[in-house]
Amino acid sequence: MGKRWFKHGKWPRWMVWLHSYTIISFVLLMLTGVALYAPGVHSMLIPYLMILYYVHIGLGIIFGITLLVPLLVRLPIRKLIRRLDWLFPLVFGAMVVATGVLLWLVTVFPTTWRSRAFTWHGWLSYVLSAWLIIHAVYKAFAYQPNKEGINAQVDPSRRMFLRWLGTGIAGAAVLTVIDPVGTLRRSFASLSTEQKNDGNGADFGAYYTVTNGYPTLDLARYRLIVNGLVANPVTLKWSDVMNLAAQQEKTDFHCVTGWSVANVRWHGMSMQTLVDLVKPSRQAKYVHFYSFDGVYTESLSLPEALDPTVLLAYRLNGQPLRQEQGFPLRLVVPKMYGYKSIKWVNRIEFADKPLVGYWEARGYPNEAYVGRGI
Ligand SMILES: Nc1nc2c(c(=O)[nH]1)N[C@H]1C(S)=C(S)[C@@H](COP(=O)(O)O)O[C@H]1N2
Ligand SMILES: [Mo]
Repeated sequence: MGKRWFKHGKWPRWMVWLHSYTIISFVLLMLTGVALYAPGVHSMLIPYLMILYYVHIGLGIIFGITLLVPLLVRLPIRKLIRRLDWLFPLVFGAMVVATGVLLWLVTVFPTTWRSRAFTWHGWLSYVLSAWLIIHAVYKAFAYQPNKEGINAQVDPSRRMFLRWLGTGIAGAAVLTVIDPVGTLRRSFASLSTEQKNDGNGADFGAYYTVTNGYPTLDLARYRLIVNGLVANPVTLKWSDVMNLAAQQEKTDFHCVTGWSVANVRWHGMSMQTLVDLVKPSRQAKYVHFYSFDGVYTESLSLPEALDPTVLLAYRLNGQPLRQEQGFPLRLVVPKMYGYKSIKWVNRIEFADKPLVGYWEARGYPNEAYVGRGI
């Protein structure tokens, strides 16, 4: 095929439009991306998060398709372009899209890859936006770079595009699967003595709170109230909680905003233990959970709550929960997104109707199984 695949002549008008479209969509991707994960912006945009999430994914898919355009259409030959002007967006664009796909398809890839993809997706996007700004500036000033090496002017060729796209995808795979940068960082950290892990081990993406700060509570004053449609309502002191049968659960943790943590070891009591204690009546179909932050609530159907992986946890990776992690007691629903895992739990109520939880009232679905989309 070779060169015959390309046409002689001018850039077609639609290529110019595509260029403008790509710039606008990239800016929108950056804005929605920052809104989705940056906690400050995130919390201001709560009612729109779902829309932003879908807009971001939709624009990202289209952005990925536009990267393939040079492979799929006839580009004009003798219309020389600077090599860097194609190489940079194609290689970095492919890396951003590839890491984005890892984040989008929550259940398809291992969580360790996904948590690295989360970091790289951000950093690579910053690099690409920095380049776009530089690119725009030198275009605006018609700056002519020297025409050698990476700055050389080239005729578009399909094989060249393929190589650059492949480089980007391979680069993303190396960063997320082999993790050379993380390995390097860890080996440096183990060299310096100050860099001590705080013992908890789980590198969570963020510690969320919807109130101003993390609520504190003295264990001596802690009470867990379990009531509602039950034969035997109880108020448990902390020592009572500790005396109930406990179990371990090792699971991956996924937040809908994209970050994940692999292999978190939770320790606590199952809901079955609590059910045996309070004996819900026949009318009880739902379990409501309340946080002593005074704002956050959650609700599960009774069968969901009785899934053996659901825990009321008080230890994480062998350590007591830290204050920000929900000390002293939090719910863990491994099969569902993180927002179901309410922290600082101090009241559990059995009821005949569901309760619209904190995030559900703001648009998140009540049933939040990981991988079924939000
Ligand atoms: N009380 C309370 N529980 C909460 C939240 C919160 O803001 N307040 N955030 C939820 C969300 S969205 C997630 S992803 C997880 C995060 O757990 P972490 O803060 O321990 O990382 O906690 C969940 N439980
Ligand atoms: Mo979350």
